[in-house]
Amino acid sequence: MTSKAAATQPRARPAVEPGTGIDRLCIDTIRTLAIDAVAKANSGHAGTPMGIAPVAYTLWQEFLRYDPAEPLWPNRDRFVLSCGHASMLLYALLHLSGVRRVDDDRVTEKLAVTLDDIKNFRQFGSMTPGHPEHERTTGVETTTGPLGQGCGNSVGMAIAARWLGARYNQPNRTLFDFDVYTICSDGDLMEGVASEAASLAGHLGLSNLCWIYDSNTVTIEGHTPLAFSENVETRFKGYDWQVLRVRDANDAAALVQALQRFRRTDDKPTLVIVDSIIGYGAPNKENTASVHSEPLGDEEARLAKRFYGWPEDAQFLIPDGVYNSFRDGVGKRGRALRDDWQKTFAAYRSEFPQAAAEIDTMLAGGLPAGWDQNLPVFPADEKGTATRDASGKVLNALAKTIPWLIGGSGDLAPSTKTLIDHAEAIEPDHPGGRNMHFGIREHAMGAAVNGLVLSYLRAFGATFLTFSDYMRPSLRLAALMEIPVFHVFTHDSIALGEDGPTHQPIEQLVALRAIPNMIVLRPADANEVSEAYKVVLNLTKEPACLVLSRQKLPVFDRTRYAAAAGLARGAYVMADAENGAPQVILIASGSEVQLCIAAYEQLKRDGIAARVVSMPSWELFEAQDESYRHAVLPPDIKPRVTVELGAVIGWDRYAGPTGAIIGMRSFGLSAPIADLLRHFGFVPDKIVQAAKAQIAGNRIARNGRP
Ligand SMILES: Cc1ncc(C[n+]2csc(CCOP(=O)(O)OP(=O)(O)O)c2C)c(N)n1
Repeated sequence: MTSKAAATQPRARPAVEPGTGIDRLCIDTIRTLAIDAVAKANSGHAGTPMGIAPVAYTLWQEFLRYDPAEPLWPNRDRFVLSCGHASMLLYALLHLSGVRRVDDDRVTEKLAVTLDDIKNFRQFGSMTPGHPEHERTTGVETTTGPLGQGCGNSVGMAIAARWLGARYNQPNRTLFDFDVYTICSDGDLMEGVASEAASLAGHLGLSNLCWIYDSNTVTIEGHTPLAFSENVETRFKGYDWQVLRVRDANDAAALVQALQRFRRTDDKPTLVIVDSIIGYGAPNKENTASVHSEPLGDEEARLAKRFYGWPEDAQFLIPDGVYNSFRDGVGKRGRALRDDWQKTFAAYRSEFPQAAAEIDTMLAGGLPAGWDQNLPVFPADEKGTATRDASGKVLNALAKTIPWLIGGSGDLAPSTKTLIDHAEAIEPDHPGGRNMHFGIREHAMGAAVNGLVLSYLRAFGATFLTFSDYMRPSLRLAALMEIPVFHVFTHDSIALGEDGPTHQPIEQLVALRAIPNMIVLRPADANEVSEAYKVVLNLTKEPACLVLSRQKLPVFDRTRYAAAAGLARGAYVMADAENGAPQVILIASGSEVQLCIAAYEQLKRDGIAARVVSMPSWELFEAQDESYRHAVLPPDIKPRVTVELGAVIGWDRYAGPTGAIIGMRSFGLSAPIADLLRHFGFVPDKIVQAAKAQIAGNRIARNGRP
């Protein structure tokens, strides 16, 4: 068959009867809630919930170890809906199983998703946004919507489960052994991030990870053969996954068998490929692309309901017995399992009080007492230290006091200096190691780190700043989810030298700063690095990026210049006019602060009073009150020069309308660092020149491109 022919080939209706009785009633409740919610919102996706409802239902009712009354239970199985556009599937499950809502980290009596929320699907203020949002709706384990991300997150969650088990479980006292289930779609499996993540999961032999692939062969543009003709089964076998097949989404018995096989398997992750029919039950639209994203329309919705044996005019109907069935299924099982777990934890607490206290701190998102007591203090040193090297030392000091600080890089640890000394790698046989080798899979690294942090660990990733672009979707989601992941991005400017423009970041800094709720820190010297880590580890609702130099930077003499602790306020006056107000303010981040200090000393010799502001973090500075911000950057002092080895966009905020902005307006070049800095004008003389011109009122034209 040509792919074009295949693309229009209707899927044969399977032979398996869709079941009867209460299970069928529950499944059709999920389906009709999705139909009604999408119809009322006049947007959203009912087709996938209609097709895959039996699968999700069986998983929740028969397998998921989850107590709806305690959605924060640490050992709950994780359910990730990677195809977030099918959000109504998740909302229906959360509602019908009675998941309680968590407010301010406390479980309340309210429902996480009420029937009114479902009636207000996608509306302002409801708990049922278009795509599932972790930070908004209890029971949403991770925010999904950008396809493939949930798959990546689930790999991090599965790594975390094994890590937690390795560190804390004791013989006969199992605290952590949760499984991670992900429902993913054709789109998820087309995305590169899922491939990277699957490859990593196969390598690590994550037998606690099960992806259920909703193979309905329909995407937005048509049937998958238009663009997706690979053999998924062969591909995943190549990743060293166990691959099982359920030929009909309505075949609960086959799914049960497959999930039992998953549970019995202890050496590799499992992919269950489920053949399903998108829009199942809608006689004229099932198995078409239109049912992917359009509401069914009144008539087709009625016909679908008729097919299900549903009252055709009923809206948001939840028949008698449905809530009870969920309560007696997932609810009862989850409750019993959690009760057992609590007994186990109580016994554990009396036998291993120290470990139990550590777990308490970790689960609460806290840090061990004294975690920041022994951070290195770096003596003044003209020759200096690269901030990446300082970072390696600080990270190692932190790793000694925070056992659940783990992370790694995309095959660049020797360059990013992120190896935790004297610690094992996380490998199939060592799930409790500290050093993750993500391989050259930055996108999966970003997604997996999100999953690790969603599972209580303080996890980090690392790579060159340029390659942060490969992780951007995951960084963005971390910021949206308000989770405190952090990443170490080194080789932070053209000053990395000979590797040239492919590796020299230009626009990455401003791109990271453009992400709402992301804290970007670019410390100026080794002591600012120590301070930066203090800030980062104290974050609870924001992700952070540490942007660090490859090249050595002087360690400033802090008896001469202000203390590095000023970093916590985002920007601080490092050197100032000795008498009265400064004539010009020099503002810089990272490696350019030293240039401003050199310029400051030169200006002083020339009888000009300057101020140097070290500005490692725009976000932290913007969070200060106005009086502090105005004390650092007095609005009436207009002569200003900003200096940063990155794109200039945004610096006018601090330079003001007339200040000089020294930055990059092109790509870099492959050359030794000194040649590059001279060529692009990152030398003290240029700053002195710009400062004098500013004072004289001769504004240097902001030439060229932005
Ligand atoms: C990264 C990403 N690219 C594009 C989209 C837009 N999008 C949403 S759903 C969809 C089609 C998905 O088809 P499939 O995954 O098979 O879902 P199904 O049709 O089974 O619901 C696309 C392209 C997206 N959500 N994420």
